[in-house]
Amino acid sequence: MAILKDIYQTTTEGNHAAIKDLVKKAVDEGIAPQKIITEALSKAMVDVGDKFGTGELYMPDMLLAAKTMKEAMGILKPLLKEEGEGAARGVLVIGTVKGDLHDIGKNLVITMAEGQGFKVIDLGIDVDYPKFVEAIKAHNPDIVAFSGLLTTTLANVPDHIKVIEEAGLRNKVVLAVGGAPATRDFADRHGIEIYADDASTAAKEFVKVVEKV
Ligand code: B1M
Repeated sequence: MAILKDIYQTTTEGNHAAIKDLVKKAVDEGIAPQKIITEALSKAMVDVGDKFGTGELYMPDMLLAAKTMKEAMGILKPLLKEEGEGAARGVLVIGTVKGDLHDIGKNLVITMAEGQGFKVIDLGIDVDYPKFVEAIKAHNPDIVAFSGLLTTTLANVPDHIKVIEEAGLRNKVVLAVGGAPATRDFADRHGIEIYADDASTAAKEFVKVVEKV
């Protein structure tokens, strides 16, 4: 479909000023919001993420693409809500760890996860320990993700996990971690199932959890 191709192209180019009209046009043509997300927007974000990984694109390109996708999601999100919560592919709780105020990377992960059809509960920045427990109880997520940008505060992740364990909720969720100082080794040492070093990889890993592949 030509319009989906245009949306894909516009998103990879990060042309956030043009995206709303295209998405509205696609909706008017009767294309399902989920189809617009999976076949145009997230495909574009995954490709932009991959090109960022190979050095063909840079961080500003990724941020512009994310901004473009966010604009598009502003139109599509209310329509997805009309389809009901059952339309969600899975539920993700995410927050920046206690003591850490960085949120740009976390927000990119959210955009990518939403692009893959996840309902996302964003706990924000500097998330205090009990907040994750409260969110697990309230939203019954498939995945709980920690974003950490500072070496010092990434060290709070084990305490976040301890509090989740003490509440008897550890076995109910798959844990994920990411952010500049996080590594696969860090995740392994703390029994965290998913480690992702970028937003598109994170979203791909989240999909694997709910599709059980
Ligand atoms: Co800060 N900061 N900062 N900072 N800051 C860093 C992280 C730093 C590396 C800069 C440096 O010194 N070279 C350094 C940390 C050093 C360290 O600990 N190793 C640092 C420092 C020291 C600080 C302060 C302590 C500075 C000070 O006050 N003296 C202070 C700390 C405040 C606090 O948090 N308590 C501070 C403050 C700030 C600002 C508020 C000014 C601002 C944040 C604004 C905001 O987020 N709203 C800021 C910024 C912008 C940065 C840098 C320059 C850029 C971070 C960023 O947004 N990158 C950063 C330098 C750097 O990272 N090289 C730096 C773009 C973003 C898209 O990438 O966040 O890495 P990133 O996210 C990626 C992946 O990491 C991954 O996917 C994302 C997209 O691909 N990912 C996940 C992230 N979360 C994930 C979760 C997942 C999976 C993947 O879950 C599964």
